[in-house]
Amino acid sequence: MSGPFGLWSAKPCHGGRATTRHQGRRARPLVSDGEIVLEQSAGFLMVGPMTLRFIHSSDLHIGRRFANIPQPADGNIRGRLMEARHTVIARLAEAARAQGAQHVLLAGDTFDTATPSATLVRQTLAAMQDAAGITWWLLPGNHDNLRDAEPLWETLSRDAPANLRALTEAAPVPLGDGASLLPCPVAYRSGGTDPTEPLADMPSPPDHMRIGLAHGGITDFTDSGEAIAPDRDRSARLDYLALGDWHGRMAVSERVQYSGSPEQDRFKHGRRGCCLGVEIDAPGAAPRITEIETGTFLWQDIDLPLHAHQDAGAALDAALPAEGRRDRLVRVAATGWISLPEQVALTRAADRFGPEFAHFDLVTEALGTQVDTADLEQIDRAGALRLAADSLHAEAEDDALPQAERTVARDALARLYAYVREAAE
Ligand SMILES: [Mn+2]
Repeated sequence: MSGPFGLWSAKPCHGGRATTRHQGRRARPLVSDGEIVLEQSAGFLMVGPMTLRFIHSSDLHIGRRFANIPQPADGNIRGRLMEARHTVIARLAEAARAQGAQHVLLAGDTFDTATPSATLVRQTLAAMQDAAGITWWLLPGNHDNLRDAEPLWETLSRDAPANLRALTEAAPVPLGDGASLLPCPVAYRSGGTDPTEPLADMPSPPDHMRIGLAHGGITDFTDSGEAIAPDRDRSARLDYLALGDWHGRMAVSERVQYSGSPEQDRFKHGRRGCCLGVEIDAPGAAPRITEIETGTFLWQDIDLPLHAHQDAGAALDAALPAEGRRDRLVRVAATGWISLPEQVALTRAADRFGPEFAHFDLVTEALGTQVDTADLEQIDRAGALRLAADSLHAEAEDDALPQAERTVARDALARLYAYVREAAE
């Protein structure tokens, strides 16, 4: 058999299993799982002729507006975050080409709302149409479920380009020659039921690989309402279950996987979004999964533990990533205790470095201020300012006051100190 990478043969070995060997070129074994021997040569991954390859992604949330991210008057961070959700379509197509995959499976929440604007839908379809040679399989998820987003799915069924398939029915469809795609569209927004239940009885030809596609949470045995049975791959004889809903990357088991969102949208998961390149050699064979980074933005939580007698500005600088700041959203949580002068230094460092980031938030709720008399002397030795400073200091230290009031007093004292120091400089 002749393939794009050379000459191939596939013959049954003693156990009746297929062994695929590359002939005629020096090659080294890459993976041997007892069933299929793969070899690598000249940088190409050699796989058998039956191998199914696809990209698994979910939760693109195209159209998300990010109203919770403050936008400076001279900035455009919300627009950039929105745009990145569109850009990821081309990244997924790129990943598919790199993997030699013809299919991109999207496991729900492609759109952020049930009623995306006509422009948004047209531009999404056009971008998917641009990906020549790739078929997009779209599953209704939670945000774009069949009931709430009925007009959207009608539009997709009617106007979609030839390389896009809207999976609006829980019925098997052929995925290439040797596999069946078994979709579980979300009918309406609800919790408590397992959307993958129909998979157990969904038929497929006996020699086909069975690929499930669903959207929802895996049962965690609490009353969270998450309901997908974690062993659904076994009860429904699946070769792979491609899941959406969870926005971080998570492997539930060898065959049950969340790809996570290809472009992250919150501080939670601590890494850039990725998609999964999935290869399965034959029915029953273990899937080989490659994580392919697709995200532009990194949402990053950073801890900044501080102590007195420390250069707080330098500590902040050292805690921040040195490179790629424009594509990072960072939330710095300062903890510990620092003096009034260091509080000023910290604020100044934040003002200096913050604008270099896509978004910058310095959280000081858990940071205490150590006030000593010498600092208060610098505000004023006597008079109105000193009286104000003493009274703020007393409030900040007063155990009888609610914490919120003490924090306000502490911040006001730090600000008063900063104003006075600035005026003196
Ligand atoms: Mn989602």
